[in-house]
Amino acid sequence: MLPPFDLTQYYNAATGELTSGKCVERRLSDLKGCFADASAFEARLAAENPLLYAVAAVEPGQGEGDLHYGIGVLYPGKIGNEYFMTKGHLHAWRPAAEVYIGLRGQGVMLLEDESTGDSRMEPLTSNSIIYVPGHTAHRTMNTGNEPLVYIGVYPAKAGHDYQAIAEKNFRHIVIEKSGKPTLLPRMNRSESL
Ligand code: PAN
Ligand code: ZN
Repeated sequence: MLPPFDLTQYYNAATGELTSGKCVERRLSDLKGCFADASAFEARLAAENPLLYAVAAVEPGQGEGDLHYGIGVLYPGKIGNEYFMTKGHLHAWRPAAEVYIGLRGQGVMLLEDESTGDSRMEPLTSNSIIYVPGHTAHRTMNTGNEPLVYIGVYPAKAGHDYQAIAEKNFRHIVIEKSGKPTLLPRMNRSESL
């Protein structure tokens, strides 16, 4: 059987919705500790627990040469001045790189080299392509007003390591400043509040 590379099985391009029942859904409560403005996080969570994103993972095979990919839909919104974001992770198999392809919406990716701590912010929009090298923590943010839809393609054996991010978070934050996504060291986060 051919692997399921027919995107329409998973993604409705007309609505931007994932059609698969096999989605992982992350709500605000799942991102405790990710946002810099803890009081804005708690206030929002006391009022509601919105869906931040959903990912359908497509895993055609587990062989050494196989690729997996995830189709992500990240919804628009902010906590304080910080955009709705994914949890972010390193790959469990650290050398695993990943290619992100933007399908729809406006966003950015935050990339952080695990050993040097060097960080950069890359735009993720429809038709943009971002290469995430191995050993690089990555997190996606929706900086627009509509769902951000993208595909990430990675080696089948990459795996996801969320622990390092849960313990230390990223060294930088991305906030809206003068209407634009702005990368700041986390220490300077008072500017964002
Ligand atoms: C993506 C991510 C997806 C959700 O498919 O898994 O954007 O982000 P988190 O996994 O950080 O919650 C990917 O990078 N896979 O490797
Ligand atoms: Zn990844």
